[in-house]
Amino acid sequence: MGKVALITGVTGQDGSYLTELLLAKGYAVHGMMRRASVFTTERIDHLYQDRHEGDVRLRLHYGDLLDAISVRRIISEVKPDEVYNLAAQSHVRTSFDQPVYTAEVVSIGTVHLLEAIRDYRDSTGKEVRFYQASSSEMFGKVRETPQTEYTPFYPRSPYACAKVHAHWQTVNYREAYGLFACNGILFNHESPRRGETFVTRKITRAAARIKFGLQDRLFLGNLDAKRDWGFAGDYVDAMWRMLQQEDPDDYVVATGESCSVREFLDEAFSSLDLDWHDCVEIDPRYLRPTEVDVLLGDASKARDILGWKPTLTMRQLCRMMVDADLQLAEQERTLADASHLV
Ligand code: NAP
Ligand code: F7E
Repeated sequence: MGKVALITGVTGQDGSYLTELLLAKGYAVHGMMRRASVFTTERIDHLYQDRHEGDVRLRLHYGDLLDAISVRRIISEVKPDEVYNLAAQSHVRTSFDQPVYTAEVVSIGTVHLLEAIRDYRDSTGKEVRFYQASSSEMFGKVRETPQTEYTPFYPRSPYACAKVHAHWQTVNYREAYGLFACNGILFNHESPRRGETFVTRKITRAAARIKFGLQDRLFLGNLDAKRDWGFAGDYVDAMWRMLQQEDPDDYVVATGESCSVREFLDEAFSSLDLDWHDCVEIDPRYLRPTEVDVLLGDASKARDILGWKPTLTMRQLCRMMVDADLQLAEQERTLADASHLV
């Protein structure tokens, strides 16, 4: 029988790629999702559509990391071999507006899950492997470059502070209770499924819509920040590899190349023969009280032990996102034109 995985944050960018990967590997996949007043399964709907009759290997469960009882219930119903904790209030700028909520979901929510797994393991004797979505944001005001698993953390946002707490809780459950628990310290990873308020997607979507005459302005914040941007599809593979090792450990996952927001803008707009200087305006609302200026990861450990490496450069990733957003903008244009005809 194939393995059983539980993914929190299944409706998010990474949740959708990880679900695809695990289904392709023969897993039964269970996802925890929040109830909302609108559909939130857009990123995983195609995985339902692909299923065959009698072969339902993706199931969704209503729950919330803030609701410890729902978390426990899902763990005992699903009986997972592996749990991937991807759920989070993951937007750094928003975490300054909602610091308490962010801390509750990201740090306390992770402890709810770790406790549920520990109790389940202790009462059934079944080993459950745990993946925690740690973040390069924990390096913040960086103490050294490039950043490795040994670089000290210096978080610069409520989000990053909460991730540091969840990170050390994960280490502590490993050391105190012998849980098979790993932290993936993932640098920024993007895709056509990236949320539209993160800077890369905001740029590729705007460039495509400007090309089709659907908007004429793009409001951004700090263009000088530099990030190590990779492809989300590659990064979920690293998550899975961590849980297949003999021993649990923590790994940096990154491309080893860093580019500024300005360089990403150049790439996206020039690929459509547009000049971003004609459309971009700086809006102070998008600046952060404390910024992370430059991130650059060294993923040697993941390469050597997990056999992992990235497949796309920032430029290839940017083109992939622009192409996908062009298709969406074209559909939007067609709909707008059709509505003028009626
Ligand atoms: P994302 O697209 O924002 O997805 C976050 C997911 O968490 C969504 O499914 C969201 O559900 C769910 N969620 C939020 N609050 C929840 C709660 N209280 N209970 C249950 N589910 C909740 O994020 P992502 O980019 O896929 O990132 C996945 C994880 O990796 C996150 O933990 C993020 O912090 C971390 N991370 C991301 C990156 C990156 O560059 N992408 C890098 C390092 C670490 P809704 O659909 O209902 O909102
Ligand atoms: O910002 C600058 C902004 O919001 C990147 C999350 O997935 O990765 C992500 O966090 C940079 C920052 O990502 C705008 O100031 C300029 O310097 O796309 P972002 P992030 O903050 O790096 C890490 C690894 C995570 O763990 C997080 O969950 O771009 N920037 N202008 C802007 N950023 C946004 N969002 N919007 C702008 O208009």
